[in-house]
Amino acid sequence: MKPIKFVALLLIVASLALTTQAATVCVEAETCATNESPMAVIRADAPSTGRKALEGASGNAYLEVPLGAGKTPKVKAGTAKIAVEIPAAGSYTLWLRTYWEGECSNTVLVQIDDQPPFLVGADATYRTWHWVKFPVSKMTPPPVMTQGGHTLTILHREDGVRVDQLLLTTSARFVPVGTEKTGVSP
Ligand SMILES: [Ca+2]
Repeated sequence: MKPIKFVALLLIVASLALTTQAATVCVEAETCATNESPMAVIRADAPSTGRKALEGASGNAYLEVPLGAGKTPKVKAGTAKIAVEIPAAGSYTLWLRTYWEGECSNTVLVQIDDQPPFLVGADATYRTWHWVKFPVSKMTPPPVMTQGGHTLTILHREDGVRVDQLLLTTSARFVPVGTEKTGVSP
């Protein structure tokens, strides 16, 4: 093979590797630009509710709709808006690090920009921090996002729910464990 052809081949392989490399970005839920009651930011070092804050949250802080705050449709208010910088255009699986009180306290709605909200959760892991994802079903395509700034809105649906971190990844195989490093990776 002539050197120039070899270099061209190398460039093609390199660009393919770059385009197939997964993009992942993680943000703390408590970095929300705004939050509307009963959605509250709870900080372990300064709990605002008078109750002891949960341990084990990344950054020692999380978003919470306190148990007893009410559920939709009776209580409609309670959103938090979180800015996220998407590193590359693609289809993103959304992961939320959550803590659910029980089977009537295990969902939130999430909205990307002005798109219709979708439900996250409804799993059966209670009273421990754990990750839940959207979409769960392979029949539902993951949200397509453009490169640049986006707004993730968490909407109140049930009380007794907490969100610690949000993670978006183009990798269908990536599974977050424990608390994740914030920012863009790899
Ligand atoms: Ca957090």
